[in-house]
This record gives sequence, structure tokens and C-alpha cells, in this order.
Amino acid sequence: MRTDTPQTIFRKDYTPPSYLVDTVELGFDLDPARTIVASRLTLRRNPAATTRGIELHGEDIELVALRLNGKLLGKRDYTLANNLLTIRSAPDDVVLEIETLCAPDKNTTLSGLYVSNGNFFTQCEAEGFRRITFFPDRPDVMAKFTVMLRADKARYPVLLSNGNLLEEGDLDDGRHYALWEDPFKKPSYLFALVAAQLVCQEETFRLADGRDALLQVWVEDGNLDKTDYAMQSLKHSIRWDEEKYGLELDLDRFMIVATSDFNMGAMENKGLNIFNTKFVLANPRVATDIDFQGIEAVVAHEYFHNWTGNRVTCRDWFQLSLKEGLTVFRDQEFTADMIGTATGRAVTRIDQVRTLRQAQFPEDAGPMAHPVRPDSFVEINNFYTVTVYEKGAEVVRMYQTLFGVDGFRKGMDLYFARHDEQAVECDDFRRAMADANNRELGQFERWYSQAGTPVLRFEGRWDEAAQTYTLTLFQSCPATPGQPEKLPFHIPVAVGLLDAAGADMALVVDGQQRGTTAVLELTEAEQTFVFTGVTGQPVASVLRDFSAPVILQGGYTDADLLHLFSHDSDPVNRWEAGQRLAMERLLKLTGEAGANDDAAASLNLDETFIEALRKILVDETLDPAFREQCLTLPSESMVAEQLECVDPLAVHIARQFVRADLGTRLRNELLAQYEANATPGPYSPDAASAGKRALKNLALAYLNAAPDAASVALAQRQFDEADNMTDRAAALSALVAARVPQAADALAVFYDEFQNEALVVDKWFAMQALSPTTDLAAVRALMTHPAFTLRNPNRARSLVAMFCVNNPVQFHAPDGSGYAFWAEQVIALDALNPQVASRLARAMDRWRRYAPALQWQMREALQKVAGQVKLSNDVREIVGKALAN
Ligand code: B3K
Ligand code: ZN
Repeated sequence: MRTDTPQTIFRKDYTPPSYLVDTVELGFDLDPARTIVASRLTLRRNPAATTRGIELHGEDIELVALRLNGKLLGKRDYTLANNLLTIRSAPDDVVLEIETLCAPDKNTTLSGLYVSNGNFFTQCEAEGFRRITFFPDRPDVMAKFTVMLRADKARYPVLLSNGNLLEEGDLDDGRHYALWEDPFKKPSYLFALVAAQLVCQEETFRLADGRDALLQVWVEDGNLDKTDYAMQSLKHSIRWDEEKYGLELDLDRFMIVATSDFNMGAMENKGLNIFNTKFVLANPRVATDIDFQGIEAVVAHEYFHNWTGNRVTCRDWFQLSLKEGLTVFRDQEFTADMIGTATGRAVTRIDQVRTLRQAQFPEDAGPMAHPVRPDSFVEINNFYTVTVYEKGAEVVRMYQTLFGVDGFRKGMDLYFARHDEQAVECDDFRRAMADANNRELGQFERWYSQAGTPVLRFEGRWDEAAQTYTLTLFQSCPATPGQPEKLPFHIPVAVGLLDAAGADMALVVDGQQRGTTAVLELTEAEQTFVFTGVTGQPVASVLRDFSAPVILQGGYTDADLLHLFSHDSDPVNRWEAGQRLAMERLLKLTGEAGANDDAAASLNLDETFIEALRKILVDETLDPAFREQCLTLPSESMVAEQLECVDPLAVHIARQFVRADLGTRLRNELLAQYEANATPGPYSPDAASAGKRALKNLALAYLNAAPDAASVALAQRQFDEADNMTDRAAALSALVAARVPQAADALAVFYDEFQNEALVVDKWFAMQALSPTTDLAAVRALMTHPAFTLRNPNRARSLVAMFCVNNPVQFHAPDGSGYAFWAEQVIALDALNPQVASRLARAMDRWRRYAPALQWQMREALQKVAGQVKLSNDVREIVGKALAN
């Protein structure tokens, strides 16, 4: 908690570390109130250093003793200020011995060493290690770690750290010890320990080179019935990385440990991944299809970091996307490969596009806009963003789009050949891709340095006499904070041409056969491409498979979109055409709904649109998962993003109207699909079954958007009879949203049944928080529920963040009460856990877009938070930027 002005750190100010650390020996005497940490470091002067002294970071820890080459140092031998311990003069080779104290049970930030449910865990990325001991806590200092853990044996029977277990045994007084050694050099942010009462599911797994590795999933007693899927996902991930990239597990054992108190999803500590329980625990009774998907993706993501992140790490935190963008891309490809089918891949791609539009494009257009490789930050934890992760993954994907899967693999091989066990920059990855493919990628660097979402436009002209189709592409990029002017990007634009019957034309560009999808490389602000041999007027399908993270504007007529929606062979663009048709209508209806109070009664939807949706809905040749994607409307916040001045109520009325109208006018088809997509027999989370459930439950939701007795009865029956959480939760949500009296009973039954399953209780809170039927008074009432606490991040998010972020119509209540609530909760959370508070703070990012009456109240709330004397750097940076930009 700081009261002074936070300091901005710039990428351009990077200097190499003055000393390198070769070995670290850590000794922990674990005690919740008073843990003693003894550290012995061997350091040597860095030949590349530009500064002289030894600099060690330390935060919220007490220094007990400090020895340099055996000699006890006194206060005059070093300075300790602003969390930096500096020893100004030291010989080239140094052994430092440091003894410190910390209080894990007081640590509510969940960064560093902390206690959760009586067990010890650590979280060190990005700068948590300095909360454990003094150390050059920066990713370009890589050292070999040996760790001795000592703790009470009865209370903490399990003692884990990175790497391999060398020795364990008993001590006096009921204590025991374990000695761990990590054979690989690593930066401090990958250190971890766990001392706990846990049980594990374990298995020996044969690696590609014939070695056997021990795999373990550690959870609290009583949860062993929920670890199968995580274990299975881990084995699939190991196999996939071997086969796809030739990357093997480099340790004898690999451990996953679940904790219920965790700031984010999971953490890739070397050999000892620590996970939020949300991404480990699952069985059909308590977890939904989405939960199963999340577990598979996050287990894979953390495992893949072992190479992209751990073996090759980041030089400094500005390079975060080097590991995150690449690893997200890898987990996305893994998910797609696990499904295997072409439409399955497309459905996962559609999910990625949705995330970009829902979260990344708004970030790129708001006060926190930053390049994939930021130039500055106040608090690095604020930059674990959708831009660094998801846009970063898009940037990596573009290499694969440009060079193909084989070219991409060559680039990856060269990257590892050059940089294994190094801490490098985003530029090093780009150079490896360029060199392996003999391409110049200088302009491509702008994807890393320029913030903002490029806007792509196109104009097509068919020349009947010449039989040519001339496609002109235009790009521009709006200004973002600190970057008024942008230069053109290198954009791969995948294009197909559909004939009048909807079939793909064979493409010839510049005299070259290009199959049915050509990847055009747009590098100028405006560029023209000529397709020859075009015998009829085509409809262009532009940006197939979402080949670049851009906003494609205009260019289509309604007739073009209907043609693409019926025929495009590229499923992503087929879906996209439907989204555009829907968005046009939602925007028009929003305008009408906002015009006057009873405009809502006169809204209507054209038959053409309904008919187009009807055709997709009943097309049995299409996967249910794909049909569900096509029938899902853009969210309220996506609609809001399209508006210069947002009236959340009008957006809500318009979208609810469309949902209800679809429910009424497609009633028979929805009912038929509801029946046809039942999944009898034992539950399985596979993609085909999940797709059926998704379509079935979408049908149920639409039917209940204009609820009649029969639809409500259907939801009630499903709630009563379902044997899996996907169907139960969907039925309960439908009842809650339908505002029927049955909802209260169902909520009570649900809570009663699952009150001992924390993750399901989170769902119970979330379901209510995001329902447009839940107002602020109801949220406040839920906060007094005995199961509610701000101290647990999952719980705080399930109610408070859900309401502020995902319940726009209630959050933006005209009296500003939602904003006052937001300010109150940000302040309360900040005192406990700045990282969680800071995420919530971002709910106000887009305040300048709202109708004036709301805007001023939002600003007041922001000012209230900014005016707090005691505020973390995390929150101060967010609200400061929101008010300034
Ligand atoms: N690398 C961690 C994120 C750490 C966040 C620190 N505030 C999880 C991941 O991306 O795999
Ligand atoms: Zn990651």
C-alpha cells in the first residue's frame, strides 16, 4: 500500500543485471505466523554489466542477517530503501547468506508465500519472489535452485518444490524435511513451494524417448473424484508437444497442485504447477462442459510453458507476450487438434474471435491500450492482459498463416536451437521465424510496437469484359494513448471468392494458382490485387479464418452477407456473416429502443433474418456446436462497443427483444432441436456431446426468453432430472432469467445440494449476479450470505466482478448506484488484494462512451477511488489512466 506517486518503468531503460546468480540454496522453516527463510547465493559480476553494486529486491519481509563471503554486514555496508537492498562495493565473486522473516498467514495478497485453507503455497510471477527473500528478482537472472523445506509433519505432511526430490526424513519435535533440486537454471518467478495436507492421483507415463515420468495431481482430501480430467489433459499435452514440436518433458516428475485461493488461473512453476481449483477439479456432477474445456486448455497452457517460458524465458517483463502469446497460441492449437474435425477447429476459432471482440478490441480502444510488447508500466501485474495474451497469440498465429504449419515449425526449431536456457526478447522470436523462412519481417515488428486495432476495408470490382476481379484493401489504425500516428501493418488477409451458387472459385492472382483461399499480404495503406479468370460476379469472403486481429469494416451488402451465411466454405466467415446480419439489426433496434419509452413495443425483426437463422438451425449437415455459434447473438457489450454513445438500457431492450422474438417465431424448430440434441447415456465432455448440449440449452434459453408455461416446465424438468452440471446450470439460468416464481425454489435447492462444493457455490453466485433480474439491492443482500467473502478471489469475482462487468443493465442503473458500489468494492478489495482489486477497477475503462448522465457519475466514482490516500500502485495506475485518457 503506497501513498507516494507511483513510478513508471520504461522498456528503453533496460540495463543488464550487475551480478549473475549461479546457485541458490534456500532453507524454509515454515510457520504460518513466522517463517524463517535462509538463502545462500553464489554470485559473480556480470561481464555485460553497466552498473556495479549488488542489487536485491525485497518487499514486506524482515531482514535478520546478511553475510558477504562469510562476513556479517552492518547497516553501513548496504542501503535498504524503496524495497531495494544495495551493496555498493563487492568483489567479483560473492557468496551471500541472507536470513529473513515473513508472515504467510497475514499475506492476503496471494503473492509470495501465503496460507490458504491452512496450507502453504507460493505465487512468484511476476514479482512475488522478493516477498519471500532478498534476490535480484528479474527474469534475466537465471540460477540453479536447491530447496530445503522443514515443517510440522502432522499439519504439513506433503512438502513440494521444483524439480526432483533428493531426500526426505524426520526431524525432532514432530517436524520433517524434504530436499528438492531443480536441475535447470530458472528465473526466480518460476520458484514454488507447497507445504500442505493434500492427497494425489499419480501415474507413471512413458515419454517418447523411453524415460518414465511420474505425474501427480495434488488436491485436498475429498476431491480425488475430480482429478481424472486434469490428469488426462496433462498426458494429452505431453504427447502433443512431443509430436507437434518434438519437445519433451525434461524432468523425472511433473506435479499439478490445486488451491482454492489463487489470483488467476494457474502458474507454470518449473515441475510444480500451481492451479486455481477451478482449472483442476471436475466431474460431471459439479463441472460444466465449459469447465472441462477450461481445464484441458489451462493444463495444456501451463505444461507448454515448460518450453515456451521456462526453458526459454523473457529478458524483462516488457517481453511478457514472448511467452504468453506463444503459449496461448500453442494451447489454442492443442485444443483444436484434440477435437480433430474441421468444424470443431472452426468452433474453437470462433470462440477466440469472440474473446478478441468482447475483451481485446475494447482494451485496444480504451485508456489501457498498449502494444503487445508494452513500452512502459507502473505495475507489471496490470499487463497480464488480453492484449499481451490473446492479441499476442494472434500475432504468433500470423506467422503460421504466412509460412504454413511447416514453416512455423522450422521457426520454432530455430528459436529453441538459438535460445535454449536464455532470457530473450520478442524480437528474437521474430528473427527466428524470419531466418528459418528466409523472409524479411521488419514491418511485422509493428504488431509488437503499435497499439490499437487496425481497421481493414475492402472494395471489389468485377470486370465482365476482362473477367477480372479487382480487390482493393485499405488499412488504418486509430490513435491510442501516447501513439497519435500509426504506420501500416503487415497483414495477412485470407480471401476466397464465392460464385452465384455459393461455390468457391479457383483463384488466380498475379498469374499464380492460389487454390480457393489466397493469403494476400497487405503491407501498404492501400493495395490492389487482381484475380483473373473470374467468369461471374463473385462475393468476396474476406479475412477467412480471421487471418488477422483487425476490424473488417463495411464492404458487404445484406445480400452478400446472406449469401455468405448460407454458403461460405470457410466456417468462421460463414458464422461471421450471421454475426454481421445480427449486429446490423441490433444496432438499428437499439436506436429505436432508445428513441422513446414505449418504442420497445413497436420493435420488429425482418423475416429474411429469421429465415436465415431458421435454415442454419435445422440444417442437420452442420455440427450442433457450429449451429449454436451461429444462433448466438453478439453480446450486449459487443453491441455497446459499436456505439459512440451507449445507452445500456436500450442495448438490453433491443437484444432481449431479438431473443424473445427468436424464441417465439422459431418456437417449433427450437423445440425440435431441444429434443433432437438430447445426450442420453452417461455424460461425456467430448466436443460432439458438448456441442449438442450447447445447442439444446441455447434452444431452452430462447424458449424461455419469452416464457410460456410449457417452456418454463421444460426448464424445470431439465433442472429436476439432469444428471450433469451443464444441463442443471443451464436450466437454472433459464429459470432465473425468465423471472418466474420457480426460480427462487430452484436456487434454494441448488444451493442446498452443492453448498460444500466451493466451485459450484461460485456458479450459484455468478448466475444470480449476471442475471438482468438481479438488481444492486439483491447483490448487496447476497454479499451478506454466510458463504460470501471478498477474501477469496473466485468468490469475490463470482458476485462483485460478475455484476459490474457482465450485468450491464443493472450495473448502469441511471441513479449511479452501481458505480458507487464499484468504488466501494474496489477500495475494500484493494486493502486485501491489489491484483484482484485492479481487475475490478477495469470495469470502468470505457466510461467515456456512455451517455452523458452516466458518464459524469462514472467519472465521480473513478475520482473517488483515485482520491484515496492509501491505494495500491495496481489500482492507482488503472484509475489514473482511465481518468487521463
Ligand atoms: N504466467 C501465469 C500468470 C502470472 C500472473 C501474475 N500476475 C499464468 C499463465 O499465463 O500461464
Ligand atoms: Zn501463460
